[in-house]
Amino acid sequence: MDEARLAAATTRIEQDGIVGLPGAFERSWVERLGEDVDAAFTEALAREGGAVGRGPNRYYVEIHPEQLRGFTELATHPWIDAVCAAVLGPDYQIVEVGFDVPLAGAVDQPWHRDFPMPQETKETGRLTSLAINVTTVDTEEDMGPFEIAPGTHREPGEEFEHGMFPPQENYPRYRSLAARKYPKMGDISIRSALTVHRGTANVSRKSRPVLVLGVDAPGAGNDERHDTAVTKGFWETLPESLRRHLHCPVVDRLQPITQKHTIEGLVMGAAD
Ligand SMILES: O=C(O)CCC(=O)C(=O)O
Repeated sequence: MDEARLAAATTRIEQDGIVGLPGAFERSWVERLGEDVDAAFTEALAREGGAVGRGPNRYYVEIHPEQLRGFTELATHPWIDAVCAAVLGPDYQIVEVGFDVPLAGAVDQPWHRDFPMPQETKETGRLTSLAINVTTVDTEEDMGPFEIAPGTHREPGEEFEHGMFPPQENYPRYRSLAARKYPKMGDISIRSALTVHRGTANVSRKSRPVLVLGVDAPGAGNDERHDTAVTKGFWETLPESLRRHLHCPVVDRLQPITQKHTIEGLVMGAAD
């Protein structure tokens, strides 16, 4: 990848905590992704612990990579690979595949980050994980766009509840910084999940599913929150360039994932 383009992307992550790439995939590829996400969502809703609530009418589901027919294209996308390697180091690890589904009627989430700031980031400023987002639909104003407060990945968050939920007195500042995102099918973004963000109220009749790929620097520890696994047959189809970033168990048969990473503070929606 062109060095100047890569430097521009990593600078955006260092400064804002998020960078986007419009038109990374064809719409037809995203349509297939949407079908796979819908199928996984239906399956997860039908079993205990398959989908975790992230607020009223809002769910998160973790899945196995091979539940997505386009997993290999996604995980080997040159822009994603180059940005992850530049920020997290060449041995970055893909530790999470999942998706958020804000349904019609989802309410504003409280401003939050997805986990407390790691000690290493506090001490050195180094980011040790990234989240890649891929919308499966064109985002419209009434669908409760994702909102993010650029630069807030640098806040230590000592006063945040559970290290994740800033006090309400910070909200006016986040609102003044806030950027609402309107990605279309094919657009992708990479962000630090420490950047304070929230899903907003979905007042439309449509859902707004968004895929999440979680990537760690070696030793960052987010793999402990996730249960990603692959079958031997799927593993054999993966290029070596991707296998080196997947340290998950290779199994005979996949077990449906029971969600571990419940974010208690999101369950009620915002008290704002
Ligand atoms: O609405 C979104 O796109 C993301 C929601 C979110 O941040 C979360 O559930 O943690």
